[in-house]
Amino acid sequence: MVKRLKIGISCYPTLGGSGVVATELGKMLAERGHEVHFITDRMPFRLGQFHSNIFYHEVEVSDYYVFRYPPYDLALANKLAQVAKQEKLDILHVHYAVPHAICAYLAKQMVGDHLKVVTTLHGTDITILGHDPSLRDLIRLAIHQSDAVTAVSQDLIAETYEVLGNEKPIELVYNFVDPQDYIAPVNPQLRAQFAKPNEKIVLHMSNFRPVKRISDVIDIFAGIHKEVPSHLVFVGEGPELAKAVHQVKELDLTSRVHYLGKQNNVAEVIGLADLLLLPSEKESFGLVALEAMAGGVPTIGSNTGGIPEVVNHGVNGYLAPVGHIEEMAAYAVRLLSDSALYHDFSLAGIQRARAQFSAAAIVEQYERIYYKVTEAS
Ligand code: GMT
Repeated sequence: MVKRLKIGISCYPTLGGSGVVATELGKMLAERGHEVHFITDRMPFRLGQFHSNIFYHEVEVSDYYVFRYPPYDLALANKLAQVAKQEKLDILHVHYAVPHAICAYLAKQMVGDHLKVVTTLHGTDITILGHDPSLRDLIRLAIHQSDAVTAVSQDLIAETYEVLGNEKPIELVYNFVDPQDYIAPVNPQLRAQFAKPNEKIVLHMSNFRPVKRISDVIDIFAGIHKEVPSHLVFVGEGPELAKAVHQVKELDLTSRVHYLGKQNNVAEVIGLADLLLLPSEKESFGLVALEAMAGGVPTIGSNTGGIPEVVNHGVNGYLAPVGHIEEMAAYAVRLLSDSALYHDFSLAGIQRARAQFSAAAIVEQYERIYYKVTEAS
């Protein structure tokens, strides 16, 4: 029987992988008997139905007339402290250094040293914000003052040391998937809505930020479609979407590209696809590649950041340097044209997702960190 902990979780509730990881982790911890309190500005989008061990506390920001900007960070710090005191939390597990780890540090000052702070770094908090002189020292402080710090890839750990010169030990805890979510058979009717039986479906799923190189996704798809009749399914929304629609029109591919917007059931969408394209400029982990792998869908992507720690080149996907569109398209064509090779890659991905990134094992890793920091007091 594990010792039941009271854990507060703060994250970006709607923004991509870090919110997904934080929410799924909270749900798993609650299933394991811990009491979990989400403290965010909106209900995390994957939180789903009622669970007796999960509580949600909304951060409300004052819009007092002298404030030029609503002070979200201060309101969050205060709410973290309030909930920690009221619910007698053992731990605050915060995802992203900015502002969550900084706010947790402030909350700890208000509550006392018995409240332990675990910070998980997800990527852009270091790879972009860590370079920003207006934030760097604050991020360094937040990391240094955390009782434990984790990062989602070896690559991100190395970059954090390089950018911040931190001496704080950072533990590697990979992102995870629950293999159970991916065992449902592919829905043939759904697939038929997008492609004929002899056509392939290529998927890109992201928040359409410039770092995702959406223009490369379209060019790679154009290269694939020249050789193998295919459709491109886009899932998600973001700043680059309007440009993408324009580029698709210019290339006369409109009838071949489908925009599904934001989707909750990621496993079902992945079930539609034959390949995932992830040609990002940078990616600390690439959760979507892991989700695709779990669903037996190989990734064609860039060999940058933490992606090679998830996708094994030539085993369960193919990786090429950032911007090498033709090489990526050629890899995709190779896989889509050779059903035996495709089958091997698909199976290797499913096996790797289960063996290396299964939710149960990763949640235990976080639990061990929680016990270590609480017992250290
Ligand atoms: O990729 C994004 O733009 C979203 C971002 C986020 O904050 O959720 O993703 C980051 O965290 C994910 C979960 O750990 C990682 O899988 C993504 O690779 C990482 N994104 C970047 O490093 C650009």
